[in-house]
Amino acid sequence: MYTLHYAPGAASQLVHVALLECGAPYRLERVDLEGGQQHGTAYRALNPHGHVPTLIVDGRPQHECAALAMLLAERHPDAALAPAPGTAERADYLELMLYLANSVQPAFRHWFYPQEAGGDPEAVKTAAAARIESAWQHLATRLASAGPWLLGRSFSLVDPYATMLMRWSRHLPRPAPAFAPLAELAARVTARPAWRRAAEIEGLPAWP
Ligand SMILES: N[C@@H](CCC(=O)N[C@@H](CS)C(=O)NCC(=O)O)C(=O)O
Repeated sequence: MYTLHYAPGAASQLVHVALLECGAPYRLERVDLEGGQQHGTAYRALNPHGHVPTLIVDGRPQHECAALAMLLAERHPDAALAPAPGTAERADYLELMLYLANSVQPAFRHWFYPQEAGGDPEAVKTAAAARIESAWQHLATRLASAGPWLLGRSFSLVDPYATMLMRWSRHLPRPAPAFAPLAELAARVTARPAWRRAAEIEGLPAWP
């Protein structure tokens, strides 16, 4: 039994969706981000960064949404959320998971928490939005040449990860669904039972 410390629609959503895709047993603990619960002593003992998600795996708190989703894929191979090691698809999977984790998600962190970057918050947000938009262009080009999923013919974790981030762009100057291939991907991912169930449990409004 896993325990996911989450907040609705936050980076924990990817882990929530991955748990449901795997059919793994889990329980949820909601973290009140608006109330600052993530900075309290009890939660910091689980996650010293003061972020969601935290996933309790075999009694140990583990962090980082991309790593947690990849860990679940590894522990539940029957769910086929990641291509087999040694394949060309595996190379693309690793590239895209790390691209989303290292390049796209940190730009969102700057968009949502511009004060962390230092300097003028509006300038930080403008630069973050430009980086995010160029990521959408990159992913849309990939999808247009080899869809329907980001790895081509097979669904993988990359798809809900990109979709979670795309959802975060809904208040940006140019949201991801403005790019037709991304709108199609979002429609495909959000139609999956795991996404729908996670969104329902977390109480998220319909999107896109
Ligand atoms: N690198 C972390 C970042 C997680 C993160 O930024 N979580 C946000 C919510 S999306 C959070 O906990 N924000 C609360 C805060 O920073 O106070 C991960 O990927 O898990």
